[in-house]
Amino acid sequence: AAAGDIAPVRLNQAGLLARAGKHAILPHPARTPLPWTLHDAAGHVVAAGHSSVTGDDAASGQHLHQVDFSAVVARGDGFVLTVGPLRSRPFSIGDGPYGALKRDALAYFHHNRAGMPIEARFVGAQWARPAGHVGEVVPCFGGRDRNGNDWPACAHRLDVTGGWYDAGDHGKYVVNGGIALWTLLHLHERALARGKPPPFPDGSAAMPEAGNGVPDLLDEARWQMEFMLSMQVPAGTRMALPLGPQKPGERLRFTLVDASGMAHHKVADRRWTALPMPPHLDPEPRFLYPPGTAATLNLAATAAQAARLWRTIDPAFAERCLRAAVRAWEAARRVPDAHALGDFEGSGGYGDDDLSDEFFWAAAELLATTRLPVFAGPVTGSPHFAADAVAEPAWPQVAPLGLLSLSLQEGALPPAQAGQVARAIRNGADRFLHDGAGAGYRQPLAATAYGWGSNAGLLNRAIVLAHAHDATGEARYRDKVVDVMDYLLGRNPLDQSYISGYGARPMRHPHHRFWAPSLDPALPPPPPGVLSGGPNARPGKEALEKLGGPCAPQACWLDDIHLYTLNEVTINWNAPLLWVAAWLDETG
Ligand code: 9MR
Repeated sequence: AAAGDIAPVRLNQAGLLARAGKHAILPHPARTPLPWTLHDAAGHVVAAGHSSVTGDDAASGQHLHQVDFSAVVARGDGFVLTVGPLRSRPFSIGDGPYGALKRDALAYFHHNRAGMPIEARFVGAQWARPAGHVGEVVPCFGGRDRNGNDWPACAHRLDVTGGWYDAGDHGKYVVNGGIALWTLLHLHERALARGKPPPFPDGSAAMPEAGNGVPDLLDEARWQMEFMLSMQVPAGTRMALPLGPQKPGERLRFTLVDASGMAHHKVADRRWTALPMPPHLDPEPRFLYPPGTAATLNLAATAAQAARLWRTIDPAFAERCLRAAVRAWEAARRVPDAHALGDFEGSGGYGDDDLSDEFFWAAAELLATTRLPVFAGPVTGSPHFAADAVAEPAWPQVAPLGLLSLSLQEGALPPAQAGQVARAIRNGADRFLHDGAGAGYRQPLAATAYGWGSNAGLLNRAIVLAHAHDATGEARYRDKVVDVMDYLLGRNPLDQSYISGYGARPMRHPHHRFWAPSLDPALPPPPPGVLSGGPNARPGKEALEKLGGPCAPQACWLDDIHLYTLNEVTINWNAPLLWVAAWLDETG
């Protein structure tokens, strides 16, 4: 088959890991096992056997067989698997693509920096572009929103230059910025805690900061941390905000509060811009949107986390972070119910009705950093601490981040409570294994759970599974992490690699305003190492029409630049890609 054609035998297209489970999956109507043979490049038979019949699979809508050749230890290129009448593409078994993928996945963040030029010497000529949103000194939004509410303007403007663009759009959001930043910092912190070399030592990445004596991963993270710090409301600021749950579409009731130390939810365009739109050409006015409690706690959590990681590297910066974190925490306690509202055009909502997990996460990071008893109560007294299993990390579900951070902090909790955290992580991983038990494509996710960004949901589950492997050394946890990467790199119903630049059929047309050659041939394709949000069983009208009607959950996807519910890219999805690729690179 030509590279562009769908191959009948589904495999990781970018290379299988020698030291992990190895599975091929194929849709085939046979009700009985099919004979299979694995040949090496020289045509010698390496292994043979019979497939197992998985049968009808809800997530893919296919009748499936699996071939398990985990026992094969041979390495090399050009292996070919034949199963009954079907033949795979040639594939490799070895160290996998993870060394390169972790570097490319990190480069995603540099490519999407706001406020500085993206230079050819770091990214290559085709991806260079002028700085977008330079000198961004922005006022608060004041005026009428699309629901007819009149928002009072505030007296301050903030210099919020820098940070990363959210996604295919040019908003800069504190809420998903928080989990993305945490994930980068957590990757570094896990390596430190386990006595491993930093995943990105100084000079290992292509960026202006390489050579400054600081690990490059921390340099990239600091670009966003500085932006998050800049979103904090100045001391002595009183603002009228809508408090408590308010019904969408109804007239808002505003209350005057002391907003000092809160964080603005986002800085974003007034209206959605057209595609394509290189960032430096964005014509829209931009505003700070109202401070919210969730954004404030995202700032508290990440600034507390940063404070402990920079303590010896840059004590003054660490001190600045810690002060901002404590101020944000106090502000959130003072204004615990300023919910973000999706009333504005031109940017994502990132609204969240339950802030108990944000309070827990921020308290956990503050406790980990300061070890002060004042933060112990909000941690151990929270229902999130008592949960018997961690949930899937996600931007509106951040309690797992607090638990994962605490699990790396010896002495932050008394032994019995530390044991409880470790158990919750293990139990979470076991639940994910359970979700994957009957899954045709071996994914640790229920067939009903493929929503917006499902690929990143899988990766965030893989982070928990990786922690369970770190703690126990049990192969089944690591094999499930590998199953997730195998799926993302092509072992799926669509024979699709969801990562640009990797595999025979990589994603090419993400919803992105600069990586848009299909709309303007002068613009570049996505660089390698960019993750598509992936299959979404509830993709909305436009996508459903293009898909030709209802689809099985794992088949609801198209490589179409216009379909943001299926094929957008974002910092909080590439972050777990980076984390998992780096973990697999380290654990070989
Ligand atoms: O990732 C977000 C997803 O969890 C939500 O369901 C969805 C709808 O609110 O929004 C996603 O985030 C998008 C944001 O709102 C705007 N910029 C692009 C983001 C990724 O698609």
